[in-house]
Amino acid sequence: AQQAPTADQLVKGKNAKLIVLSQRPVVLETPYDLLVSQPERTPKEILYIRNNVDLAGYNTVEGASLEGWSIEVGGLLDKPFTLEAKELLNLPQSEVTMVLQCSGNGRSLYQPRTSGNPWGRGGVGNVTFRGVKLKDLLAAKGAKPTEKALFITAHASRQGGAAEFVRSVPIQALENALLALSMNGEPLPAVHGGPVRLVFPGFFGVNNVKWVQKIEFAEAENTTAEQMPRYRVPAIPNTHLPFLPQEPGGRYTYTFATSRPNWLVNVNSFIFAPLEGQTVEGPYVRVEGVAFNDGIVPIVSVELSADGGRTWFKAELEKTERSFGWIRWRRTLYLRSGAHEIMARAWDAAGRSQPLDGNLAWNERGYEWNGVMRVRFTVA
Ligand code: MSS
Repeated sequence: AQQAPTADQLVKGKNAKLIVLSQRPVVLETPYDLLVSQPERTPKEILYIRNNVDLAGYNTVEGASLEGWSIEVGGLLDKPFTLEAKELLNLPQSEVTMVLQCSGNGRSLYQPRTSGNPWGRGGVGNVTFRGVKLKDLLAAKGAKPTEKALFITAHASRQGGAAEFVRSVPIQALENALLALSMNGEPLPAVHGGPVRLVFPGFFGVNNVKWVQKIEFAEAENTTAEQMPRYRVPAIPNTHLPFLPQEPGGRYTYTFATSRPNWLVNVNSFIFAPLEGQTVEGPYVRVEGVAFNDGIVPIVSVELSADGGRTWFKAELEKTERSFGWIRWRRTLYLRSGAHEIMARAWDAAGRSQPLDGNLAWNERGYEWNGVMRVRFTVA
């Protein structure tokens, strides 16, 4: 049993079983068995929450009023403007199903322990956002970013004296950027950024700024703490090394030249069944789960191994088109009675996959874990 206050006491309408990682700011993790119980879409009642900065009065899954909410759009834009957020209701609406995943998801798997909230694997969900594409809004206003605009910087509301929360993403993110007004067919829950959230499909959670108040086109990344030194991994910029391996437990100096931000979601896969520690009927055991990447190219295979990686079997994929949402996979394996360990590894069309040893990416804040998942269970 959890200590009070429980998740439902912290955020109205949340499932009481969510794991409270922090009360202030509120950080709630979805227990793994609840996550896997909804493999299509993650409902608002169980979707994880990660706030760096709480917004007073917004701790509920109910929607928030658009009345009086305005958004400044400017910076390196030929025609800056201020938008009354309710104008968004009169513009063409678009929808995207995407993985919303904290870049700290899986952090507790890093050894030795890193700083930050000790997420298991429940800092993730698959949700459908609906709203107005930022590029459609710009077109409706007849506004264009100038040639110098290389980044989009979004600022959250500071109403009620909230501390600043600011993130920058590359200008290419404009293609799919969406000013979301709803989630899973209902008004966007206030705690998930309602009334308006700027979402960037394919980008890690941190970039999806809730309660968006100001959008700037910029020549450089913003320099507030959420952009530097936080939410970055050691890297050699402009190389295709995904991360620069560190001595686990060591210290690193994060600068724009020695690191890169947690932007594109890396390839990942989760085993949804069997669950760790379960006993299942054999010898035919159905193994299933989900896989995803940044949506730039499709996931082309998910492989399963029951012998520590010596041999791999291909799972059947739900779909082979590129997708910002997770895709489901399944495969029936023949397994003798006794103890087993299954591994799952996804590949995408660009040849990107997951490290067998996720700890290779160890970094002191524990970001971007995508090591191959292993599950131990017993066949009766
Ligand atoms: N936004 C704002 N405004 N604030 C804050 O704090 N956070 C981040 C995002 N956005 C924030 C924001 C993070 S960091 C994350 S993950 C996300 O969000 C989450 O979401 P939800 O809705 O689930 O809570 Mo990590 O990478």
